[in-house]
Amino acid sequence: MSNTDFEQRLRALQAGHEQRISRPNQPVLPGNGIFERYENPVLTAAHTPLFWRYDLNPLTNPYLQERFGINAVFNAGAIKWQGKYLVCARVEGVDRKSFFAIAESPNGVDQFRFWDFPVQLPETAEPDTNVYDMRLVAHEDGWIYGLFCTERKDPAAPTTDTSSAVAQCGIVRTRDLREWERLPDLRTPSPQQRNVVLHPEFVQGKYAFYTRPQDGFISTGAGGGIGFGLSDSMSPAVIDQEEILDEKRYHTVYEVKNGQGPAPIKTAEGWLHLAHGVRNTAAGLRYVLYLFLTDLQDLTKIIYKPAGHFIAPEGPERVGDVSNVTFANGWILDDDGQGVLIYYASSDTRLHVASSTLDRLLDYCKNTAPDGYRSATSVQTLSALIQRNLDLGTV
Ligand code: M1P
Repeated sequence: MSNTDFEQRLRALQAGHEQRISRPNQPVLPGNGIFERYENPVLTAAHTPLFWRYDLNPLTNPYLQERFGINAVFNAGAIKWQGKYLVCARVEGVDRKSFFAIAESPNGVDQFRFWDFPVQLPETAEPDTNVYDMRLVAHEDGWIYGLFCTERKDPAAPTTDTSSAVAQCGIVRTRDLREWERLPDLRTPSPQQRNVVLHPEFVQGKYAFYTRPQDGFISTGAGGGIGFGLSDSMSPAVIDQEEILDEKRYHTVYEVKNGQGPAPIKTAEGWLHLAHGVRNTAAGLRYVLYLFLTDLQDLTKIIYKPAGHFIAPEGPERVGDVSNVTFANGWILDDDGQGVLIYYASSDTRLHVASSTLDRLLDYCKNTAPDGYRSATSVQTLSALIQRNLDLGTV
């Protein structure tokens, strides 16, 4: 390729990238009254900087080939930091390895730009094979913690089994989101852990965690449900007892497994939780998001839990590397104490935003009927709504 071809191709790539990153994002109206989706994903593999993917030197890369392929950008922790909306995304290379990278936006819905370097995540004495799904939590102790899944090959697996893995909760902390200190992995009574989240406040003077005990890497087995446990310290963080606060249950959207999303948001009426639920179908697992509210005093007591999903994969969101998945590990309550931006990923491929307000989410939690667990109870709920509307005389 001549120097002119190289330059022309580079300019075309740069123009396409800039156009993608600066594209305004509009809410899709009228929505369902609970939240608004947005027209475009906020981050995809194509949003990653060109200087991550290409060697830009014509002498060492005369064909201007991609030298480091990015496969997907999805499940992101989120935080408002120094006036900017930051997400800590799971970036997955074509080599299947995930890592974390921070992207910032002036408004939380578009113009997300990655910082120059991915997160330089320190390792423990037992190196991580793969890391993903960081939950960022500004804790009242003054640190920002990042809790994530660290995956390593199962040392007990027979040599013929090259897939079995062990998932545990890795922990880092930072003051500026640039320098990270690695702490020992969380220890719990469960053989594996994923979707562990730190509660932002001390509880009985201790650090409080939402956990997801599981027997296997994919299957939760006898474990499962969203657990809750306390630790005296973060270094090391050790939970001796896990109490299940939100169980998996037959014929619900969280029948097979579930997991806490980001850290809950404190409201006057309770702690607002976003979680994912998984059920099986003939086409494989289906991941949807749901909301619930826990008591301000008793954090293990659910006081409101609408039936079914809050967000489920829709349209193009349904297809990707792992199809039929919505997953969220980040949301931001804005400085006005009302606006809520929910960062959800679709099908392990891309990251989206949905917007709502605290008032609307609380209204949804309090006024949507809980699951009655039978078709007949759903018909009762629907019939009562129909009757109330007919009685209005305006239908
Ligand atoms: O592939 C869907 C999701 O699967 C896992 O979630 P869970 O532990 O609940 O099954 C995670 O690996 C998550 O990253 C992924 O999006």
